Amino acid sequence: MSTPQKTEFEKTPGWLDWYAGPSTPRFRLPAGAVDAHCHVFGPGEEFPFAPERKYTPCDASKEQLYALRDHLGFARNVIVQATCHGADNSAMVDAIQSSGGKARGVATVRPGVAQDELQRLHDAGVRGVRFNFVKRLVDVLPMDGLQKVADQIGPLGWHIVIYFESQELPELADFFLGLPVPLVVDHLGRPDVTTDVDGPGFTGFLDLMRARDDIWCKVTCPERLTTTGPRALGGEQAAYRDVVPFAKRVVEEFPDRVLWGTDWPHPNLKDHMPDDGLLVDWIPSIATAEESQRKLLVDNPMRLYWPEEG
Ligand code: 0GY
Repeated sequence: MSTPQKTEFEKTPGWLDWYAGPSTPRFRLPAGAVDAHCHVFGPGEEFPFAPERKYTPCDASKEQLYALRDHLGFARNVIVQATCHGADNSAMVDAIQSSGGKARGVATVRPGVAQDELQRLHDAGVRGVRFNFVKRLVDVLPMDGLQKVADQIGPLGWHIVIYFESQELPELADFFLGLPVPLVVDHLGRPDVTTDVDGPGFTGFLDLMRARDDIWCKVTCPERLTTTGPRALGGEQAAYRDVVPFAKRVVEEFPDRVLWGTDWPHPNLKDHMPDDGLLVDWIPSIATAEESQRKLLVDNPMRLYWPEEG
């Protein structure tokens, strides 16, 4: 009898693994808080990474994600399909299906996807698709194909998560504004935080948010956007100060359309791996009042991902 074949993957050189000993946050999350942006990776032996992937990560399983959820004090997760799994949503779907209703998902699908497949994903707990325009992560797909996917998901009540670099926004904005379902922007639209928050770059992004009242924004990933730090490590309580004015501006202008997430297990960080407990401690610096914290962490993600409980 032949032994089952095991798939072993070698991590991308320089890969930083997620931080295994997160601190307990000082900031107490409100009851029912949702980590609205996180991923699972593999495990590669069970859920092989996609042949077309641009990076090979360490494993980051559903059990490890749910242990982090409980440790930090979140009640629920929104698991976003990671590009290292391409359009094979099995690992993400397996994770949300074993969450006991505490997780929902955002999938990656290819143009031409069957409506039955979308319905299958919906029944499993998927509530959106992600369109990724970050060239280091994906081979960007033709717009007419994406438009077709957008038309197909409308009847399911899904939204589109859009991920792009801020310098690409002027070229993409008209396409985004023509999409027929709600949009959720990843990671603040990736602003250059060395520029003025009132400068043309970030104003261009705020104008996108102002153009429709169904465009949402994740005020996430200060560890990715910062250039000055200090890093969320070693108990640092004033981490990522340079990102605060950008995130705070969005929370203040659009309190009912912002979401927050850890981005665990933090793919492709090059400089350092943050302590997720200290990332939670960053939240009150961008949402200073209890009411805005509750909207950011509970009311908004519940409205988008669990509307039937509203
Ligand atoms: C993120 C950011 C990144 C990666 C991915 O799906 C992904 O591979 O999202 C990134 O490298 O900027 O959202 O976690």
